[in-house]
Amino acid sequence: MRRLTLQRLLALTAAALLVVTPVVVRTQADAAEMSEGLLCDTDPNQTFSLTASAGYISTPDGNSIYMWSYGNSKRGFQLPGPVLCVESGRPVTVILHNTLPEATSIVFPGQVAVKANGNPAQPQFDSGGSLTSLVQPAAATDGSVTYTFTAGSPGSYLYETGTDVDKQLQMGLYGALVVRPAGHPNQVNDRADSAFANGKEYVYLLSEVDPDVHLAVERNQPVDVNASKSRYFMINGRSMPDTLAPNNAPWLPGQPYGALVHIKPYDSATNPLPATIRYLNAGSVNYPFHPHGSDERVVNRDGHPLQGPAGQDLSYLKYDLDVGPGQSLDVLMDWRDVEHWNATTNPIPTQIPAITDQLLVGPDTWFSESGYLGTKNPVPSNLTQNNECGEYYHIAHSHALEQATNYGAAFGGMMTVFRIDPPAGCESQ
Ligand SMILES: [Cu+2]
Repeated sequence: MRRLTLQRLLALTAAALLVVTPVVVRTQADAAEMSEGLLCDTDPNQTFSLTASAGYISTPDGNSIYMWSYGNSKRGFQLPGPVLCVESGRPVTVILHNTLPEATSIVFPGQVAVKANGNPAQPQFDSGGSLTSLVQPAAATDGSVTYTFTAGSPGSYLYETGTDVDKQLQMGLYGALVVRPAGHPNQVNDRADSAFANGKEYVYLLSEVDPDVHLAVERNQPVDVNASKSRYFMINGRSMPDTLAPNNAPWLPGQPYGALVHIKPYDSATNPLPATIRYLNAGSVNYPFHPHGSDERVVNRDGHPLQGPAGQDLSYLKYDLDVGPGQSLDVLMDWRDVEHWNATTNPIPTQIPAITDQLLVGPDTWFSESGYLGTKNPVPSNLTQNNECGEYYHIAHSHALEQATNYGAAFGGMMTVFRIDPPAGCESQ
């Protein structure tokens, strides 16, 4: 068993249960329509049916990659698996159907007393005593298994394969589980100071792909995961610039989740609450995620609030968020107009950068040609300006720069932008 698998086994067994009381279920009737932010799969009985199946994803450089993934049984293949949103302290049921050519399973790291078909979930061994799965699997081709547990401490968790983990994780068998505090769906955890703005909630499920492994599996050839070298790095199953496309973009049918953060500046009267971003690492290496322009406040780690024994606030501001394999970090972030630059009352005492410094690809720019939030100036006629109303864009990306590429081509990969609109918003929004 490789280190990765051991690490995940430890994460699975070391989790602790928090005592919680059931209250109400958050309704998210509009979720399916949202083009930005977190799309939850919810159910009044917290019962979900997932099907492990094969499909294809596309990458920004035109590649098409064979993947395995969990999909909602009614909707079919998607990468990553559906974001399952549940309430802390209430029972959860996940029925796994398997259409893959080999056995697979789901482990729920951080949840305790998980049962598989009514029996305690536990590692499986072959007759020779070798580990075959971290939990009871669904048999190849048409097997199924039902997992049940009580949703634990509020926060973000992975759910992922517990069978042939090195290969099946690489193939895409992972998703996010969001456990909400009972009665407080707009808080990260049970603390009032973890509240976030309604609708300003984002999941960043980080992962990596070695296309050679996927080609070998597609061709039914042997796989050497020890020789694996990842070439694509993803947020929610997409690489930059696809990360900026809306949720359910029709040209990315198997990759429904976008990763654009879209907020307005902090204002104590009109916009007092931060956004939340839930970082999860389904890969095998650290992803040092690094948003430009603003620190983020880490309030939860691995589904537990950062607080002392007497409830002291131990959250902290961080610029670079190191998310280790199997880990999760829940952060709060806002954007503050600290300098209050204004063309009339508080002009910027520096030069606006040349527009060529602000080009992303070819003749396109998002730069407003102004340093003032909410001001948009003309650009040279040979350029297409995508800025709508003088909004700002901050790049956010993995600072392991190899992970900010698409098969070595910079920039791309594990990268997105945070968009900050002026306080009054944009007319088109
Ligand atoms: Cu950077």
